[in-house]
This record gives sequence, structure tokens and C-alpha cells, in this order.
Amino acid sequence: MASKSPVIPPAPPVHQPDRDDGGSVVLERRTQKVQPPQLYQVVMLNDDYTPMEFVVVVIQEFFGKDLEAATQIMLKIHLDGKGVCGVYSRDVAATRADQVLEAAAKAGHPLKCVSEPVDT
Ligand code: TYC
Repeated sequence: MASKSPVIPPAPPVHQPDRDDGGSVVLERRTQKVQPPQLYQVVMLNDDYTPMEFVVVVIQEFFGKDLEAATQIMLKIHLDGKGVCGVYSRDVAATRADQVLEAAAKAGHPLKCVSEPVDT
């Protein structure tokens, strides 16, 4: 007499709510929002002692401006008390500001500048 093999019922599906396997319910989808990196501006400050010519040369040298643009920026700083020399990533802005401070100190001028996040 042939023996009947036992009928084994299929295993129930494993419940994995976070997997979209075609059959299960997707509980949540999240849209990733990647923000662009924060930009930083190098702001130069006015003082009563640093020669205008020195400021113009520094702006040309460290911020890649031509003579006319550098002169305009220097005059704006002179009249308003401060002005933006350039906008960069955080590290580049910090390096530019350091370079200006080092060149000014070396030349014996009190010229100051800071890098700060650009308002969005
Ligand atoms: N005020 C300075 C002067 O009259 C010139 C100056 C301009 C200094 C800009 C600093 O960031 C500065 N000699």
C-alpha cells in the first residue's frame, strides 16, 4: 500500500511592514530633502588707519576683483563701515578672512574682517 505524503501547508508570509515587497502595505514614505550647503560671506570692516590703497590691493589679491570693483568695495566699506568682499563655502571664507588678517598684521595695519553665514 502506497503511503500518502503528509500535506504541509505553506508558511504564512513574514510580516515586514517597512518593506515594499509588492504584497505588503507601505506604512510611510519619506521624501528626503537635502539642503544646499550654507554659504559664508567675508565682511571687511572699516578703520581709520589702514590706507585705502592697501585695502584695494588686498581685495584684488584675495577676492579676485579687478581694480575698479575692488575700489568700489573699499569705498563702500569706508562709507558704510563694512562691506562684503566675497561669498564662499565655509572653509574657503574662513581661509580668505585669515589671509587678509595675516597680510594686514604683517604690514602693520589694523584692518579686520570676519566670515559669517549668508542670510537665506
Ligand atoms: N577708512 C580708511 C582710510 O580712510 C580706509 C579703509 C577702507 C580702511 C576700508 C579699512 O576696510 C577698510 N584710510
